[in-house]
Amino acid sequence: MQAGEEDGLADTDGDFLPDIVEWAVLTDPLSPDTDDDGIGDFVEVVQHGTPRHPGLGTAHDHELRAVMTGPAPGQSNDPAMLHLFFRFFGGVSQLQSFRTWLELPAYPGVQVPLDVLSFANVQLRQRLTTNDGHWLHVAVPMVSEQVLRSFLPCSIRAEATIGGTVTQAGVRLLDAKGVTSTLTPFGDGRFVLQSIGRLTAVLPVSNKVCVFTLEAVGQGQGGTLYQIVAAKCEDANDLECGPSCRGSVGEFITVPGGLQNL
Ligand SMILES: [Ca+2]
Ligand SMILES: [Ca+2]
Repeated sequence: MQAGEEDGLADTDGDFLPDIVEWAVLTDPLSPDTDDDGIGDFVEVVQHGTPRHPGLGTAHDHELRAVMTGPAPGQSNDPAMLHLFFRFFGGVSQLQSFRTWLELPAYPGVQVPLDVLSFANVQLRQRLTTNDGHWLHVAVPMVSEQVLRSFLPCSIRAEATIGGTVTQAGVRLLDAKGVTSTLTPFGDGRFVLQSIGRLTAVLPVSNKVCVFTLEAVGQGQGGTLYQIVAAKCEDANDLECGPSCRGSVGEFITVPGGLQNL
């Protein structure tokens, strides 16, 4: 058994992103550099880059990314996990503070604090790299996916002060036709509604995923209302992209907190 397997954080390709996180953010859990452009998946994910599409080098920047995952394969009782990933330069003292909170569309403007360090079994992993800065992963087991479902739609936000600069990140959680899903940036301003908690080998696979182009059309009670103006099946991991993908053009989705800081 490899390190991390027993706690649901197995990292098969050793790129510092656990397999369950790679599923959620659509990177390849068997390749430390999914798009083979010389920039590792961890750096591209934390920098809000395009890990599936070759891009330019990233600045030596202080960054934060929040990701939500569901249970690992065959572990349906595992809790949903909030992952906070940090990348910074200049030593640990650069990370001056961070806080997380939950926003529910029914209570606009109210920030429900998530004091993550008070959760049981919070795990901290870190890696000091030669050229890519200090990497930190805070994994916070939250509630079961079933309990999480009762909060949907919701938005989990994180804010950190790193090197004197305030940076924000967030996760949007939605109920997409009965499946707890997170809105994952795909690159080029497009998004994928990625299921969490459905990591199972029995799903039919086509190595494609349904990628949406979204256009804001107004504000609703639950957040910003977007219309799906284009939908296209594209290659991504062992995922299924069915005929319903194209059929979703014209549908509307409400995104709590909008698409900012994803
Ligand atoms: Ca990995
Ligand atoms: Ca890359």
